Amino acid sequence: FTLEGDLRRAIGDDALRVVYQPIVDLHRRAVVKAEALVRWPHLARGAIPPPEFISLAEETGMIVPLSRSVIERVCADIAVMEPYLPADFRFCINLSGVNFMDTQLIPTVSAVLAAAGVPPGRIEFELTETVLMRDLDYATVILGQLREMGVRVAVDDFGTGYSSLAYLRRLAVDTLKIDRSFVNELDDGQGIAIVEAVIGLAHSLGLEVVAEGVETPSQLCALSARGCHLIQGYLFARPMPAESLLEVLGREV
Ligand code: G
Ligand code: G
Ligand code: MN
Ligand code: NA
Repeated sequence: FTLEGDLRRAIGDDALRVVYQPIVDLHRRAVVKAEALVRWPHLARGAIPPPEFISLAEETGMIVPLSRSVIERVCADIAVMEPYLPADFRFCINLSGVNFMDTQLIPTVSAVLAAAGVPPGRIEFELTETVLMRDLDYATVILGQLREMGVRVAVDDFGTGYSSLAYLRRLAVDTLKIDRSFVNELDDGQGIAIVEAVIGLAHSLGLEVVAEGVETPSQLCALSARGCHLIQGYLFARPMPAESLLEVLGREV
């Protein structure tokens, strides 16, 4: 048995799981979004780290059915949670560069959402800065089509690539996610300049800004003092199953 074969079967058997990490709005003192993160409980090897099987899936092309399966799972979970969701609550789903280049991405997303009866406004796709900046003309077209459908787009791992203000302005994105490496460096003062720059950029373009990987109260204070009030990280919550997400939704944070 190869890992590749096992993954192919896991996708086919719908054996991948999705957990959700809450994103908290400090102003509203509530969970306002959740990031969907795929998990693979492997029978013989235990849990395989996502970066490991995601890279394998990207190299083999299996990322296309894998992402479809994740989107379907998230849509099924949303359909169950819908009666309890605040009107503007969103689910964030990671997409790879391979997904972004897939000519079937738009029709697939459209069909999966429609089949599950999920309003496109519930979904925000996360694409890394590097993937979006690789071919600006192409990105402009695809982001336009996603926006037309009504789904949102976040730039993941922001700050690790080389976007300029001019590039970002051309792209129809809604959210910047500050990479957790910069949040990590806030404690020793190193990350401050970059974090301030990203927050300033987001505000000047009218975009939401989310800080990832927030683990300590001092990181939280540094972010909130600089105008970043959307927080994701172990300080508030780890990724959790859908049933647990439902429990934290109504809770004040
Ligand atoms: O918690 P975490 O270990 O889940 O995630 C590790 C990496 O795997 C992150 O870079 C994350 O973006 C990526 N990842 C998690 N879930 C998915 C998914 O459904 N699709 C893709 N393409 N990447 C994912
Ligand atoms: O690349 P992406 O931003 O999608 O990755 C999200 C990853 O970050 C997931 O692996 C998730 O489990 C992880 N993560 C979320 N919050 C924290 C945190 O507070 N600390 C650390 N170390 N990782 C986190
Ligand atoms: Mn992400
Ligand atoms: Na990230």
